[in-house]
Amino acid sequence: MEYTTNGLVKELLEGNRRAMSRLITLVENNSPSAVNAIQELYPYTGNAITVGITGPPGAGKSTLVNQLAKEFRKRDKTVGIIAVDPSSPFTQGAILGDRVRMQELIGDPNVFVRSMASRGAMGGLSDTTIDVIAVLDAFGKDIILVETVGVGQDEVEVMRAVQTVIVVGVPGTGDAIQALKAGILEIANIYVVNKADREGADQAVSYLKQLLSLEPKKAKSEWRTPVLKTVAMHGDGVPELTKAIEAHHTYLSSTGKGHEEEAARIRHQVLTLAQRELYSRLSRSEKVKEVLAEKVQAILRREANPYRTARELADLAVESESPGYSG
Ligand SMILES: Nc1nc2c(ncn2[C@@H]2O[C@H](COP(=O)(O)OP(=O)(O)O)[C@@H](O)[C@H]2O)c(=O)[nH]1
Ligand SMILES: [Mg+2]
Repeated sequence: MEYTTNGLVKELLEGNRRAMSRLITLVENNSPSAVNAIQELYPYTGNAITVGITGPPGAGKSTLVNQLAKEFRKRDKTVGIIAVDPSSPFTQGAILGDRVRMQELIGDPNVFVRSMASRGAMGGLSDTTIDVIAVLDAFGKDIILVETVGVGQDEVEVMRAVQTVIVVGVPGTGDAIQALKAGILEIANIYVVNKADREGADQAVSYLKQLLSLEPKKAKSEWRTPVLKTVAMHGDGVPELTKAIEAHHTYLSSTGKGHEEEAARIRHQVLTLAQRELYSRLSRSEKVKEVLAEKVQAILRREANPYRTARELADLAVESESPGYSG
């Protein structure tokens, strides 16, 4: 079947915001036409600077995103904001609150804000995020800010889709330890202690610096995660944070590290898509249905096992040599 996007991609490339918005909705709904659209606009992607902001609820991420957007607008950059909520629908309220706070920026046609909740759809949230980033990127957004609500595994996955990861914590709540445990500290390119108007901000900063210095020794040329203080509410420290984002971008492009990391992201994306494609082909194949019907009975009788059977099915799909397989 052919799925057409009725010229949406063309309109988007001409700068039509409504077309962009509708394309994002198609992506969110896992519409088959979205896949076509992404392929059509893919040649126009790869220009945006993508920044992720993660950290516990209430740390001030949305406030910070809002301020960052303003700061980038001062520099004449256009901005796209994606607020990702993996734990929805329980936190719909939080997203609504964000929307109200970000409303301030919505009057500016060069800032586009979109909240995105998980729908338990096949692709998963990080895949949807990748596609929404592609849409904003092709539209021509200079900076794309991706905010997640929490610090779980889903958030870490979403953060893998961006170039620069900012982890936000607040003084005196053990955020740093939580981030360390969740494996999120190691993906931070910039760490922010927000609510620096509160007591204990300096201690939090030096504690974090200590934690970060425990990382394996880095070569001089490698990026060292800076720890910055902000009062997002008042915009304090936001110009410095913006500079740190720009410095990380410069580091990525001047060292070739950016290309290397993008290649790794693409590799992972292609393998994920291929895995899904294989699953879909296998489950549709008449031959597989036949073989599987018999095999399942054999497995029930414990005359076969799921592992060996899965490998045999994979061989049916891919008739190439399987190096490293011992049989
Ligand atoms: N005292 C203080 N409060 C802040 C600061 N930044 C944000 N807040 C407040 O913290 C609350 C949570 O902020 P929000 O941006 O929604 O946090 P998020 O859940 O991480 O997105 C809001 O009431 C903000 O006004 C700050 O620097 N200092
Ligand atoms: Mg928020």
